[in-house]
Amino acid sequence: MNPHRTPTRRRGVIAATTVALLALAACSSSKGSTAGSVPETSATVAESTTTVLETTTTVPESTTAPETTAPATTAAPATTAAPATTAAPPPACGAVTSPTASATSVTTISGDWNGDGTLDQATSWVEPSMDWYILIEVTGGAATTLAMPDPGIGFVRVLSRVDVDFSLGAPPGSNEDEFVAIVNSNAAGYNLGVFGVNHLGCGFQFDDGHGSDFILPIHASAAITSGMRCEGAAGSQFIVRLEASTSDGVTWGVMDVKIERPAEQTLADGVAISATVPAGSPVLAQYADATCGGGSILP
Ligand SMILES: [Ca+2]
Ligand SMILES: [Ca+2]
Repeated sequence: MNPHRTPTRRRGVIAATTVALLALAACSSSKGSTAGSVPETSATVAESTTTVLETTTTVPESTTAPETTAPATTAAPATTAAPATTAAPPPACGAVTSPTASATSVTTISGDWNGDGTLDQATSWVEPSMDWYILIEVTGGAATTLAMPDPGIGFVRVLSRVDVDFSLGAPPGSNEDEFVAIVNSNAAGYNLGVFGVNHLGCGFQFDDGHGSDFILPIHASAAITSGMRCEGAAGSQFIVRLEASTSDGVTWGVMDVKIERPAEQTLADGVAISATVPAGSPVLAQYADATCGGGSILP
């Protein structure tokens, strides 16, 4: 036997173990996010799929009642049951609730959350109980309701589609829209969360990779402001976090931070570019605003 093979195999085992650990790490980190329960629900998907098939079988029988025995034979839809399986995948993304008749502050935006070329929707609202929700719906797919934490002195409101990682060269169907929403507010201004739909088809709110939600503050005080803007260049689209501050009221230091997507449900600060701007410059306005498509997306 070649003595050199053993270490090679060990390396293979170690690599496999590392992959497994990374997969575990990815799972545990996603559990820290709002939509952390998503992966667990995938098991339910398979079960519900089976149920769907059984139910489908039952339908033809009741149709048989009208003596229309002929169609019953045509009811061989056992073959049609195949497409049914294809349609079944709308995975269970947790309990789905829609706005009740008593809901208020109902706001809906659209975007292509799963990148299939058909517009989807996201809706935010509050119930009389003062519980806030965001419903993420994929047309022809699954719906996900996220119960939002107390928004503080403000409110929860979906704002606009964005794209945190659009790439012109990406395979067809892989460019999915994301969206931003006001998730809470304080005396300094709004805090925006970023949302998307994962590979299972379930909606989620991006985390920061450290167990907290990824937040874009849109704040303004006398000497410090923060904002965000959508940016697109050379076949790519992403979002930029903005900061500005001054110590003398004459010159402002500004910083543009490109937001990266290091994992499916994680956003993080990337490359930062700093500059100085004189007080009174019109450029400073965007450092206290959220702008996409050239205009503010704030209410
Ligand atoms: Ca779509
Ligand atoms: Ca995207």
